[in-house]
Amino acid sequence: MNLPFDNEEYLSRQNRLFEELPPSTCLIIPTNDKKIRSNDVAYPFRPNSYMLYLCGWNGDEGVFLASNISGKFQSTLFVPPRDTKSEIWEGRRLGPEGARDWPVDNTQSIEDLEPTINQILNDAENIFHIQGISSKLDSALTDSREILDPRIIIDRMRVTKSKGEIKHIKEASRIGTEAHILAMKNAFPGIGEWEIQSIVEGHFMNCKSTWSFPSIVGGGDNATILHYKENSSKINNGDLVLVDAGCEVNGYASDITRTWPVNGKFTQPQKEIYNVVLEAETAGIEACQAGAAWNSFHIAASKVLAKGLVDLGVFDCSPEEALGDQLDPDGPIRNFFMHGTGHLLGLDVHDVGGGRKGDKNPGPTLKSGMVLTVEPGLYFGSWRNDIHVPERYSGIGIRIEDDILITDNGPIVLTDMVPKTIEDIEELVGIGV
Ligand SMILES: [Mn+2]
Repeated sequence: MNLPFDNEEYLSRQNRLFEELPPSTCLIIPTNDKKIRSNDVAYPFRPNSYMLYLCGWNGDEGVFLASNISGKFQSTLFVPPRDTKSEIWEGRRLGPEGARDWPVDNTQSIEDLEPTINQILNDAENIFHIQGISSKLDSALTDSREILDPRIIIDRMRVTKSKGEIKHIKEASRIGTEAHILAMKNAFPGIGEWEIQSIVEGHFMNCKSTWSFPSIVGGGDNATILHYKENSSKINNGDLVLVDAGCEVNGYASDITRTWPVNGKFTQPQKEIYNVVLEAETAGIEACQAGAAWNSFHIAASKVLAKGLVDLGVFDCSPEEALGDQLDPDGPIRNFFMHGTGHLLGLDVHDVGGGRKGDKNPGPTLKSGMVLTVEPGLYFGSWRNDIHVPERYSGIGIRIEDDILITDNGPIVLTDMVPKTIEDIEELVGIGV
């Protein structure tokens, strides 16, 4: 088993975390629970991102435990023990002996976990544990002390990516790029959303990868549903399709969106909205400069969208009025652009580290080594009865999304090989049919 990083990288991540934890601490990081899909059939397992980050354990059971009650931090990885009967059905296990190469001080059977934790908790003053990942562990930790959350520290560490992490994200971007190009090439009027999904995800699988989130393939009005998931309609001649799909390499995600006409030719109204979104995306990417405030790319993109819609006559007001709050756009523009302009990207497709609505942490100042998405969109759902949708653009939903690496020399677009100008798209769509 080859881990995606050498042991030094894992150990340096652990040490950075340990340095910020107080004396007399017990730190517990579980991996995700297996989830039942049907009777005794489980959903495909995805290891927990914190586990992957700290020690790379990708088995479907495992707990990383570290404690400094003796002064220096000692780490132990608890894994399922060898068991021929289980292995015959579920696959071979490393067991604690086979897991010794992992970047930890000790390995032990997961059957020893509870007594070990109870013993350490007798001596340790502080418990750091991520709750909500493993319900089994949550209910086993019945200690009356307050359980502290190590994510405050780890999330901050995960915001900027190492060279090795960037390599994996680049590989995910490369595979994602190929998948989107394949879909464009092989589309035709009347194609099913699911057929495009199968082209995209088939390529992921072909590259020994998997989706990083369920693929969104929305034709026509379906493109105006931000997290559309049915992928079950045929896409009519003359309609656009929005494909928002990305894959995972060693746990690291890509996340790409393109919107294009299934017949290879944009209509005039589609072109008008498309070019506004493209211009907004370009402005958003340009704003991804090291040292800039987190919301600067959102503001840059929103400004272009507001001005574009005023110019097209969608709003009968000034661009400033369409935008509303200049720092947190809340004007009428939000009728047609309801989401943020992007998010951090990493082990989680919507990566930790702040910046999303509802996050405890504000978005971080942009810094070299961060990877984020820029993805403005405009959505004119013909089904909307809460707002006036201009007839000319009714049924159009467009989003364009790229993955951006911030460097001290400006933004690098990791997914810029996926065509996005009208000219390039029209040249490519349907070419393979
Ligand atoms: Mn995204």
